[in-house]
Amino acid sequence: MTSVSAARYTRQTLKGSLTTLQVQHPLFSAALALQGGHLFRFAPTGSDNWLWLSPDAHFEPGRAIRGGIPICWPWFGDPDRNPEPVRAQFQGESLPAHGFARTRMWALAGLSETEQGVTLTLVPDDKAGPGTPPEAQWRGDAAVTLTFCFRPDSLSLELTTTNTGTQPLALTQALHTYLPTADIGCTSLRGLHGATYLDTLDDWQLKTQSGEVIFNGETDRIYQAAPTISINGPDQGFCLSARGSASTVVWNPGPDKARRLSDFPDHGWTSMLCVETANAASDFRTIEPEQQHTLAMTLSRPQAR
Ligand code: TA6
Repeated sequence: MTSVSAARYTRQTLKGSLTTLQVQHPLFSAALALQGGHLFRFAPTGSDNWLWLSPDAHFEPGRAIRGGIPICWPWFGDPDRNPEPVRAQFQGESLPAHGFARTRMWALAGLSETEQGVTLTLVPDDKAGPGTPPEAQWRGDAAVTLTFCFRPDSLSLELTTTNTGTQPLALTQALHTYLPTADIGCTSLRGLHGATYLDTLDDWQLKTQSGEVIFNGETDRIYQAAPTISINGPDQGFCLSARGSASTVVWNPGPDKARRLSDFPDHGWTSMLCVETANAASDFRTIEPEQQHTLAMTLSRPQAR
């Protein structure tokens, strides 16, 4: 494991009951919890947090942080809604949504700091004791690393899975990015025109996107494409690009689900959206023994025209 004791910009602190790494670089700041390898802040100097973090988020052991970029691995969403090869990787009932990576402990395995940026690599912390119960119900043998690359004008995240077993490993996964907006009703996504998507709110029917994605209430779609997407809010814009992905999840809970969600204020749905770089549904990945797959995203500001 790597220590931050000699680091210039990176410190280890407590937030709530969780150990976090706080990066204070002259050109940006960032923060992540070692539980879940969960990034919850990235802000170029002079900017607000590029990530939405619920004001009701809790930083407690075993409780996923609401906001930032939850790591959904080694399955995405409802376990029972996954393709059969992915379901065959786990046994038992009452498994949580989005796998167990986001509630297990990770440890710092690499740190690089320069005047241009900071790169951190995390791996599961085996010294943190046995994984969470769902982990015991998963049959996969895998090594997994999370690499964060912070630059003054961008944030990149790579999730790399290596199959260390002797059998093919099937998984779904997502980098579940929460973004802020001043008004979801005046926010649109450009780049998905013509893409097919599963509408999980309409019996998972396959539909085709026409024009920009806009939000009229609860939205929960798995697009079968991963183009570079521009997110256009009334107050700010982002550009999200993907690597190792052919699916993108777009989600806003709307008013009714917002009231049912944990750690989520009733009106929080008006000021956030999720655009998630994924390998979800038919985009599940099968990794052969000794092979690896990387799912990656980069968040930046739109290029000036
Ligand atoms: O990514 C969209 C989604 O699967 C939604 O259906 C909703 O459940 C969201 O994830 C949040 O899930 P969570 O388990 O973090 O509350």
